Formats: sequence, structure tokens, C-alpha cells
Amino acid sequence: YLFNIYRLNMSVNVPVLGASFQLARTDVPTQTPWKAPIMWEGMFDGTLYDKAHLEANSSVALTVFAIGRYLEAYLKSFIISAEKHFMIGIPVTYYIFTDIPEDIPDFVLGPERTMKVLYVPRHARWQDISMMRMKTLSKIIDLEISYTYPYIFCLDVDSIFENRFGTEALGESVAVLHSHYYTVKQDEFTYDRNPKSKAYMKTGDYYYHAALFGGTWQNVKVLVDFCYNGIMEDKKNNVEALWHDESHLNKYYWLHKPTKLLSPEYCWDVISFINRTEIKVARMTWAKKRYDVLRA
Ligand code: 2GW
Ligand code: MN
Repeated sequence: YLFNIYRLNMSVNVPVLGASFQLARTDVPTQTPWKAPIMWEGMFDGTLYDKAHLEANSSVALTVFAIGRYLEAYLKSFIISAEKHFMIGIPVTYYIFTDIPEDIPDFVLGPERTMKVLYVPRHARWQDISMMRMKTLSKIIDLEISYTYPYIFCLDVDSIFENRFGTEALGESVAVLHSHYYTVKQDEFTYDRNPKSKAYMKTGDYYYHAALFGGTWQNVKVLVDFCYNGIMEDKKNNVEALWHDESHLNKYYWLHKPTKLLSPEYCWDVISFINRTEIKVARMTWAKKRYDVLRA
């Protein structure tokens, strides 16, 4: 309890600068029913966000897990591309969780950018590798991030930054629209439909992708604890949600509306889709499944 008083509690008060630009897009919804912006290319001036966040002393922790073969398969391209495109202009610290810290290569990082490598044991089931990230994230927020970084973003490592992924993405509670589901009707969303699971949902707002979520550390802490508690409750009851942590994440955002949505530009499946006219820029994309490395 004593330590709480030292935690970062800056009021992150950067307005929605995109508002006056929303008329620039009429082909896509740019606002949720609860008035959160949905960030699409053409809606905002990135330099205004950069200026505001520089003045607000914003900084961000970017967490990523590289367990087993995923380290060799994806980490290098993830970090090298993040150095070119992720939150350039404000301080960034990478938190890399791995079971083989000795295999992390050397990276040359830009100014005000650092890296922390932390050991985590490897779970036997891949579903647990994915789900147990929630517990690790909760711990690292408690132990470190809450003292230093107002913002945290949590990403899948099989991702590649290709264009600006900047300070316009920062917000209190940030979710990304899944690139396979932003065009389909609600009844096609792959929510968990088993009433025995804590992730069970009848209805929702959108289908969000667990490959990317973020916000202030306070909000992300509530999110990861919610998901972890749901996952553990399910284990007790011998059930597992359809899409694992992603099902619990969707339940969380249904109950606690995100304050900002990122368009699928921010986590785009370039492999499945070509020529979607509303996608003006792919900011981060899904990496190809590296079966050469993963199945070697
Ligand atoms: C995952 C699946 C099967 C075999 C291995 C792994 C695995 C994942 C691994 O061996 N090592 C590892 O570090 N991971 C981490 O978990 C890594 O950061 C990876 O990006 C993340 C999620 O696994 P991934 O990317 O293979 O799963 P996707 O792309 O199908 O993920 C979606 O669904 C997942 C739940 O099934 C998660 O919610 C994920 O966030 C979603 O993007
Ligand atoms: Mn992935």
C-alpha cells in the first residue's frame, strides 16, 4: 500500500484532436454509439497529437511475448519495424517476455528508447502461453510500469509495423477492430457462446482483436485482471473460451467501453485481403505464419 503513493497518476488530458477531421471520412463509421472516436487515416493530423503528447510528457511501455520458436520467428522484424514506426517522438520501453532470454539478439535502439528482457516460464499448452500473458502483464504493471509509464500497449509478436503507428493511438482505453470482422454482422462475431464460460456473450458492440490493446496503465490493469480472473474461473469449471484470452477481452470491452477504437489499419491482415478501398494505409500488419521456423 505504501508504494501506491509513488505511482504515476498524471491526468492524461490530451483532447480528441481528430474531432474536426472526422468529416474527412464518410465511407466508414468514425464514432461509436457511445461517442468514442474510431481512428481512420484522414481523420487526424498526427503532428498535433505528437506535439500534445510531447508537452504532456507521455511515454509508453510496449509489451510483447516471444516464447519458444516465436522468438526466432518474429521478434527481430517486430522490433526493427517498431523502431521505424511505433510512437516515434515519445519515450518507448519494450518489455520482452521470453523463456530464452539468452537468445534475444542485440538491437540498436533510437534515442529515448530502451528494452527490458524478462524471463517467463513456458506453458505446455499453447492456449496457456497466450492466456497466461494476462497474469504476467498484471504483475509487471504492478511492479514496474505503473511507476514509470502513463501508457501501455500489449501486442502479439507476429506483427510488423509498416507505417506510422503514432501518438494518435494513445488513449484511456484503446481497442482495435479485428480486420476479419469489421465488415460483418454481429451474429457472425466469434464471441464465446457457451453460457458456462465467463467470456459468454449474447450480444456486443464490435469484435476486437486481442493482438493489440492498450491505454493508461490503470485501465489496462483492470482489463488484464478481468481476463485473468475469467480464465482461472473457467479452468475451475473445466471450460475454455472459444478464442481464449480474446474472448475474455471482448467481454471486458462490452462491459467497459473503450474510449478509443483503432481502425483495422492498425492491425491489418495483408495476407487475406487485397484492395479494400477503405484501407488507405496499413500501419501494422499480421506477419506470415513462419512454418519454416515454427515446425522445424
Ligand atoms: C501460439 C499458438 C500456437 C503455438 C504457439 C503459440 C505461441 C504464442 C508461442 O509458441 N510463443 C509465443 O510467444 N506466443 C505468443 O502469444 C506470441 O506473442 C503470439 O503473438 C501470442 C498469441 O499467439 P498467436 O499470435 O500465435 O495467436 P493468433 O495470432 O492466432 O492470436 C489471436 O488469438 C489468440 C488466442 O487464441 C490471442 O488472443 C491473440 O492475442 C490473438 O491475436
Ligand atoms: Mn498473432
